[in-house]
Amino acid sequence: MPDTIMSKEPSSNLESAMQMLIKTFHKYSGKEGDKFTLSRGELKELLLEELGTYLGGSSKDNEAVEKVMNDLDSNNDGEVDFTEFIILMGALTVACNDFFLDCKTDETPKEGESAEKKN
Ligand SMILES: [Ca+2]
Ligand SMILES: [Ca+2]
Repeated sequence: MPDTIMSKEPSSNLESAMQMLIKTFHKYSGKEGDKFTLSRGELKELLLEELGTYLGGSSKDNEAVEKVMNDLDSNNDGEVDFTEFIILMGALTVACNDFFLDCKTDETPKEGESAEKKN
């Protein structure tokens, strides 16, 4: 069933974004050990290669990778499965959305409303 979904051409940006998440996860998860989970090494590689911009220089730090790994590995099996990975992506997307909203309110104050309310 998932094979037929994945073999269809995505018809929207959101569908292709979902396929990209799945493909990206499996690109790294299949490198060593269990093909369907990310080991510490695979997670580090994924973070550096795919999320370097969002995570900044901190992802180069082994301690930061360890911290992300420990935060994500909710069932403590030493591997990050797809469910655990998608939680990271959700949290990062929320952080990006907050940043986007902050920028929007800073740069485009609504007309007729003063930026600061003085009482
Ligand atoms: Ca693996
Ligand atoms: Ca796990």
